[in-house]
Amino acid sequence: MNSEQTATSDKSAPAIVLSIAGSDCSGGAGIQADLKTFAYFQTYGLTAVTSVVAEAPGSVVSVQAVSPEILEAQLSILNDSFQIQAIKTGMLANAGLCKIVANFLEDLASTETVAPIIIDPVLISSSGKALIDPEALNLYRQRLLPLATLATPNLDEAATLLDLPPITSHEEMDQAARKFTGKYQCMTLLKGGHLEGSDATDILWDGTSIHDFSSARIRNKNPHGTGCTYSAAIAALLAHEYPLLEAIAAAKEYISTAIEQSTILSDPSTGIDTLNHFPVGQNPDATI
Ligand code: PXL
Repeated sequence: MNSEQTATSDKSAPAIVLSIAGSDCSGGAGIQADLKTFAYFQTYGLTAVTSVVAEAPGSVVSVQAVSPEILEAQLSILNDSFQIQAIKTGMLANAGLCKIVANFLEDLASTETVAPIIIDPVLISSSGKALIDPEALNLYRQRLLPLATLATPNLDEAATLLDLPPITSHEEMDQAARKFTGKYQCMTLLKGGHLEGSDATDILWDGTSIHDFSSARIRNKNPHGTGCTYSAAIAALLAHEYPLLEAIAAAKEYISTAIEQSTILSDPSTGIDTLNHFPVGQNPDATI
């Protein structure tokens, strides 16, 4: 949308954030998680749906990607109609859809649009199911990640995208975050949630300095959708023009509280919690 248009010139209008991601019918991950998080942070959420996933926490039963044409049409009408202030990508499903997203982001980069782009390189579900096809990995490497303001890989995704063996320590995380930025020319928030230890620490390498974001590890909680929710919170806070370090710190606090307040709402035998996207005790008015 052209900046002369007035839709968001009203100061009381909420910031607008776009999620390009898959639908998780169980509501913990994907566009559903993103929209809840955008609402929590008082932003107006838009979605361009890439795929529909039939799943419940702990089991993905079926995935159907949308056609490239309908993804392109969603992106085009949203961009023509709204002044988007931040974008996040999640599950992109296959190489054809990655190409549409790369074309869209490249077009934006060639205009005066300066919306930050957060790429969460979703490769497999928390239950271990591949959420993209192998050809799509090359598109992440060659076209998508170099367009990101910030990439938010977890340890497995970073190791895959860097062709490294498993990352198993804080020192290896530090090196991997630097390598990721060197290779893909984007800032890197490497999420260390799967590492052993009493803290869950994520490492940001912004190209010049390294920053740690730690929270106490929440034991016996294993919710689905934490990665989607975390990157959506960062996108929402960047849309509110938070500086990057403050956006990540506030998003980390939010996701930690959402994990702490998660409960098992679906099949108890899975032992997998559902996130509380609207945690109490964290007043959004106080964070925005
Ligand atoms: O958590 C990764 C993820 C992202 N997006 C969608 C998903 C999942 C996990 O299952 O379904 C749509």
